[in-house]
Amino acid sequence: MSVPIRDGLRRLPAGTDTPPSPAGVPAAREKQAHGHSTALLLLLLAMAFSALGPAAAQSPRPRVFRGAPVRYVDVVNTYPHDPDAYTQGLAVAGDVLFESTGRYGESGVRRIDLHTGQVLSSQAVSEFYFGEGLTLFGDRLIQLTWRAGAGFVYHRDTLARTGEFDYKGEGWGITHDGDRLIVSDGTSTLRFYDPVTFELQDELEVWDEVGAVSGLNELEYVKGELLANVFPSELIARISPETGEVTGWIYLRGLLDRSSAPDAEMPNGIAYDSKHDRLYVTGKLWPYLYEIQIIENP
Ligand SMILES: [Ca+2]
Repeated sequence: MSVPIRDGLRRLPAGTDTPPSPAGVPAAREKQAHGHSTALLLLLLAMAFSALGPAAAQSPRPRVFRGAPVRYVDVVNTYPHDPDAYTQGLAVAGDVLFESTGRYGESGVRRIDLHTGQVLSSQAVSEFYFGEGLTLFGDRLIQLTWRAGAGFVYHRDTLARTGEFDYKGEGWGITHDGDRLIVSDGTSTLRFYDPVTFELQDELEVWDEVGAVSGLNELEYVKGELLANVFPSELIARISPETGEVTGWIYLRGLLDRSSAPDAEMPNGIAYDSKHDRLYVTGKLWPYLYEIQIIENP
């Protein structure tokens, strides 16, 4: 079930009356886990709150992980990241990062030296668009915009814009599995598109043992599974692209020392270097980008 709202294009899952926003303005009411709460869940909820600091204390509760196994991260390397970059999309090829930034008037796409964080080149997006997800497909960078239903294509080396396409609804995160583009819109639904024609091919509901898992944001396809930042939280969902099941959670709590970065917002940016098997994460207005390793215990 879904209900139409304002523009008639965006549709929300039943049970939410306000759309979650990637702009740092969370939904007024976050769907809460129901059924029997465990002590572990409450403890983790408290931990998630404590990690957010005073700026986020007025926000609704972050989504907590439920039944699936929880994993943590170790930092392998720390690199500088532009603390003014409102990260909405992240991809990598070797030593070059590709980043999409959001906010009206500040949106764009940029190539970045992984090691120094220096912006090698950039391309602004018109002030009418709020930049969102970004993926590298062959020589093409494919960027979504939030509510405009417009996607942009750039050459990966020159950032020259080589194409545009339309899609229905909001755009949040985008990645690909080698054959299809995979797109999130902040709900629990992922959509699969043809990477050349941008025609919608399939939809997938993301769920766990409690129900739909919404707030799916920045995406990365990693060794057969989909990783998704879940907004608003410090969690990454591990999703089966075949069934939509959340098979586990990666908890990023404590990754960024927020006392040194008071303006930093949610983690939102996952990039995987398949050639070297390196996984990177950063966040909106984060001063650092981290190469991480997933570990079993904190
Ligand atoms: Ca990504």
